[in-house]
Amino acid sequence: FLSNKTELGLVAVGFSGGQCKPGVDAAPMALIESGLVEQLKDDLKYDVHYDGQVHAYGDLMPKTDPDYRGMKNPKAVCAVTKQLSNQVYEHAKKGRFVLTLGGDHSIAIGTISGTAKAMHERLDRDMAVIWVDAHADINTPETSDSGNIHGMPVAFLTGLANDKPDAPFGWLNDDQRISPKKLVYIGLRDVDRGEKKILRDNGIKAFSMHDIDRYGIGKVMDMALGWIGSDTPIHLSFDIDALDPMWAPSTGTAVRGGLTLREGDFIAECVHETGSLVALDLVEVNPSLEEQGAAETVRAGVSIVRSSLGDT
Ligand code: 6HN
Ligand code: MN
Ligand code: MN
Ligand code: MN
Repeated sequence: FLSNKTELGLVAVGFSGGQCKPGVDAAPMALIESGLVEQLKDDLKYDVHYDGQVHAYGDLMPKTDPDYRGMKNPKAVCAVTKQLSNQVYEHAKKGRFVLTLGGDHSIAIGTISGTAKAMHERLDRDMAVIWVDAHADINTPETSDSGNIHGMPVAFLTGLANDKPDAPFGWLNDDQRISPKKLVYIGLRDVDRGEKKILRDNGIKAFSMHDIDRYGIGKVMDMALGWIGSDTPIHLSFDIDALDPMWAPSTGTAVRGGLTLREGDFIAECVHETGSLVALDLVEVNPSLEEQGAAETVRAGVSIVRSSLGDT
């Protein structure tokens, strides 16, 4: 009921301005070169709509981009996510599943706002988001220690970091936002003090690695999907650093004690099985870090995408 299951829009985003380490912009090409598009077409039988480009948004880059409220590269991230939001929206409003290959996690401001708007229009429903990550990415500019916007996208998407209309991300409208009640985290293990307070104060559902150890991934997925409920479109935003560095070493903010690749794939399979998955982001693969592990990390990323799209 949510999307025409064989139609897929692919957006490749070579953007790294939400954090400070170069190389994460090379991930879409690495994933595509490993054969991902052919696999989607030939093995999984998707009709792939792809413009053949890795978007770097060079024409949108400002000449100067001073810090604003402590945020680094605010104008660049703002301009890129606004443009990306429209790209994703255009696919989603046609009923296509939208697969976005990042890029750092700041791009989720664009992807989720795009699908949220399309779901509001097409179904008159609030969309749910499952955020699989070692981190909560819900800092406000004021709680962030790093100033890196990839640690803030959820705060902007939920409206918890309210912004003035003329400020970065002032372009986000209500129909492009998500409710903190429809947000579920899985895999958390490195959450900042200010973020913990935000999660608590807003009653946000979160399954940490501790919960996964205690209940097992099967029970955690039952609880996560139960919280969202049926008949709700779901956007899955998958940060590769949710996986343990053993499986995905090439990423900018690796944290030990993470998910096995099998647990990551299981999460993706369970979300696929709901029939409600409308979009997937795969972000934070950085092939230039831990170069011996780059191929392994790309393979893990491909596996997560395939599992989300019905491969078993
Ligand atoms: N990511 N909480 C840290 C920060 O800088 O705000 C880390 C954020 C990591 C973001 O992995 O997408
Ligand atoms: Mn088609
Ligand atoms: Mn992360
Ligand atoms: Mn993240």
